[in-house]
Amino acid sequence: MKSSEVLGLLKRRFPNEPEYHQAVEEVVESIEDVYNEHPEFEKANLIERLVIPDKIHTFRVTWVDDKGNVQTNMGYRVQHNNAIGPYKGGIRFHASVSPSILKFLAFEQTFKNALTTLPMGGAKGGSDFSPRGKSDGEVMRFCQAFVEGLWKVIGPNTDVPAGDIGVGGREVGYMFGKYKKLAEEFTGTFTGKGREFGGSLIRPEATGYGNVYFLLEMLKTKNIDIKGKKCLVSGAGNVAQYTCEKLLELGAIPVTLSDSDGYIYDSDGITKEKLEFVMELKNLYRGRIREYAEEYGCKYVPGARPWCEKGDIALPSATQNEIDQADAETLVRNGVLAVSEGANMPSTPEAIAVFQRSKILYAPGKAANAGGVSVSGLEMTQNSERYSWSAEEVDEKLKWIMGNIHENCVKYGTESDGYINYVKGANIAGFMKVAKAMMSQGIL
Ligand code: NDP
Ligand code: 2IT
Repeated sequence: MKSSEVLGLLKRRFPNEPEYHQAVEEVVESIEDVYNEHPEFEKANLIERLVIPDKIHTFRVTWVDDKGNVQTNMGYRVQHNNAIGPYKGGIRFHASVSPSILKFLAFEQTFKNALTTLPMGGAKGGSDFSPRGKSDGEVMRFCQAFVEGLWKVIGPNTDVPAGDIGVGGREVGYMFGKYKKLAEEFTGTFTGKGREFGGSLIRPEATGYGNVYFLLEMLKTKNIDIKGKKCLVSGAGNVAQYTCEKLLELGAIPVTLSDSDGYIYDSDGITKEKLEFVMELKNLYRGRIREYAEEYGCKYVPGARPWCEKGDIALPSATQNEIDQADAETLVRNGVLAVSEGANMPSTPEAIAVFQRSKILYAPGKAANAGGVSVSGLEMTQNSERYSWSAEEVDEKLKWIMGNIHENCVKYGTESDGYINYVKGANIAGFMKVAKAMMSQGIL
């Protein structure tokens, strides 16, 4: 296998899908040597079967807005790979959602899920519906219409969706309710559900907490104490909020947050009380991060990202390609010690090259943000058992899983000079597990 040939073929087959190509290129480049040590993989054309999704479901979603206008959106579910377990992955509602975005996310999810140690395949779905400015009734009607298009291809043993950008507890609740009615069953077909109907404790916190647990493991390899470290966090949603919560608990100082309109810089640090304000602002009133600066009198920069600010640690937690080469160079110049990705693919390939050349600690999303889907996997287990574990039990398991992912990155990613290449480590560890499962199951 030659990575350039695999990419060439993919680009011819799926033109104009840059995010999908970007995600595949990173993985294929880092597994090339290991793949070529196994001639049986090449004989089974494993690589093409691994980079192309198993199935892509596409449907129109029709709903009625508050003014009585009939609206349409596109709905998708990309079922990428189910070699090690049922398809599993989030649903994204955002104006930018396209087949390319969902293919990249489903591809990444396959390797991420393999790293979690739990039996889950990879998938992603969503719609170009934007929840921004929509009423609660509009969101509910949209979610119900979306599930009408989706419900036949999901199920507790086939494909289990969850949240992602624009999809949190409220949306999962509406989707689960509609699914339950159409399928005439009460099963754990969605994760991230409300506590009262089968949701796991710690699922809302899991991605942010898990990312900080992974960061702690990375810092340990260099004997760096997280206490007192200034942290640049982007986003202001689920992942960003619980990243801040855990950072604060450990004595670190988050100083930035952002949304698609701009970022805030709070030189005094975002305290527990200020974080509570953000949670209410974003989860209840669905306001803008600008309002934080208005409330606390700190700096707000419209139309920009927080990477030009000085910080010891960066935790990008908003969206893909939010750190470009220039941002990465600025971060390194300002002395950043570690970058741990809460978002999926937030750094461009050029930015990753800058981090790795500088030999700073750099963890890709598929390792560092795997805590969210891990606790989703634990929610599936609890639903199957019709039982629920305490927050402490789930949190312990989450810590163990993040530690295990870190160990695997070290095992497969340590280079001859001792530098841990977490990208290589995560990609090889995830790939080997999925590859072995596919080989055992024959040509499909
Ligand atoms: P939320 O919808 O809760 O929050 C997303 C945040 O990012 C918002 O502040 C949003 O701002 C901002 N954002 C979204 N799109 C853009 C954009 N194009 N440009 C700038 N800012 C943007 O989503 P999550 O916190 O759940 O997800 C954040 C990231 O983490 C995503 O990459 C997601 O894939 C990843 N992730 C999420 C997991 C989960 O369990 N939820 C698990 C693993 C990864 P605005 O309000 O203005 O849109
Ligand atoms: O990107 C991700 O891992 C998620 N959005 C969570 C997926 C899940 O099934 O919990």
